[in-house]
Amino acid sequence: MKKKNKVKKVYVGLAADILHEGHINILKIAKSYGEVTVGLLTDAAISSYKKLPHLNFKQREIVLKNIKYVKYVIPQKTLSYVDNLIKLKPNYVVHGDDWKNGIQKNVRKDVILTLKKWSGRLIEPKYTKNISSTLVKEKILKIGISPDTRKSKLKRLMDAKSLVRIVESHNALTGLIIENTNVVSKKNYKEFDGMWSSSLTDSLTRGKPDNQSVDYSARINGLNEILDVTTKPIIFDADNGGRLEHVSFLVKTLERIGVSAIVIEDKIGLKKNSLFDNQKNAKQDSIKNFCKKLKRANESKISDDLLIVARIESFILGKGIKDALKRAEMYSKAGADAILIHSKENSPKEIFKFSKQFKKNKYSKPLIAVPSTYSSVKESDLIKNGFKIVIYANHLLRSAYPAMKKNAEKILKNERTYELEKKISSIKEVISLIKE
Ligand code: SPV
Ligand code: MG
Repeated sequence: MKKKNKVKKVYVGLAADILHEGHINILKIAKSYGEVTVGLLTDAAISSYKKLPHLNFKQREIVLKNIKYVKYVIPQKTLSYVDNLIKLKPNYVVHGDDWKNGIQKNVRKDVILTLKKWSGRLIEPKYTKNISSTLVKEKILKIGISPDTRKSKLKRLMDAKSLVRIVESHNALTGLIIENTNVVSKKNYKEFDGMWSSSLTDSLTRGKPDNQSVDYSARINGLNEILDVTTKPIIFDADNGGRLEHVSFLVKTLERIGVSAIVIEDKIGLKKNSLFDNQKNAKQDSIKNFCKKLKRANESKISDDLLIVARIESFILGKGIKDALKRAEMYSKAGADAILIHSKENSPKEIFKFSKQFKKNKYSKPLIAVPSTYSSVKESDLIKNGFKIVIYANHLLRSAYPAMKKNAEKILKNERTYELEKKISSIKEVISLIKE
């Protein structure tokens, strides 16, 4: 009896965020070789080498499952194909020939080596010209983002990444820097995941102290200008949230404009920046009162995508770890979605001690670190010690200020600007910085 030809297995790895004719072309070719399994890259796998996709895994899976060339969809949890290939042992892998260079070069090499083990083959159709998800995404970026989509991004990033990297933005220009800056190496891709709307830098840019002299309305006006030109999520520094009776309106306003997290600190009285050495007149709220505030904030939000973050100031006020841990548990019970444990020590020792203990608590929540004074801490150490978000809280402002001051002095000294010209942005650069 003639042996029946076994259907060949074909594997296609895809991010499939924004589908275009290039993807369909690949899938059609793949189908011509046999039964197609798509290894759909998870959010975590995608964010290891490029921006988080617009659509989440479930949404992308539904689309792919309904494409006629696709038989199965399975998750591909890493940028590397190796694990899925070993499980599936496909006869073919199909991928556009655009991955021979760049960050996916080594991924391709591993695919070829792995397929060799069972004489599988890599098929590389010619890359479809003039279309790519990145191009489509650039166009979408120009249109902007809805507040709800922006708001939901922080939670998705927290699920997808081992550490979410946030940096302070105090105006639209810094927002654009954060939106567009990335560093690509052979091994990985890095960018900022979102923005910190800081009470300190919002105050300083307005020439006022960080003591709530700049009210929420002024800060939200400024924030709106950032929102106009960016798509990344915002964590808003709400100081102590104001009076209990007003918390609800603040939460509603911030949620409406698409803020992803509101950080409320447990201090009362005239606000003083936590990094001042002298905290003599600074007072911490009672656990009972602060829990009421957290509850009120939580009841005021519409969506679970908005996180209410409790910021604990025990270490700032010299109260010690016992107080910090007790507060963390109570705040968590009262509905805090995450805990920011602040410190002004020059080492992360106390916050690491805190995280080690709090991790064991059944009310444990994701932790946020603000390494302003213990700036030598590495992101990898924060991850190891159980932190989920890092906030670089004031560094763009602190970069701009000395540069501006030094050059202002230079103009006075030289009675002209010639000495500066080579060291500052050229006129050409600044006038073309923002496209019309
Ligand atoms: C801010 O950036 O305004 C903060 C962080 O609240 S800190 O300055 O450390 O208090
Ligand atoms: Mg602040």
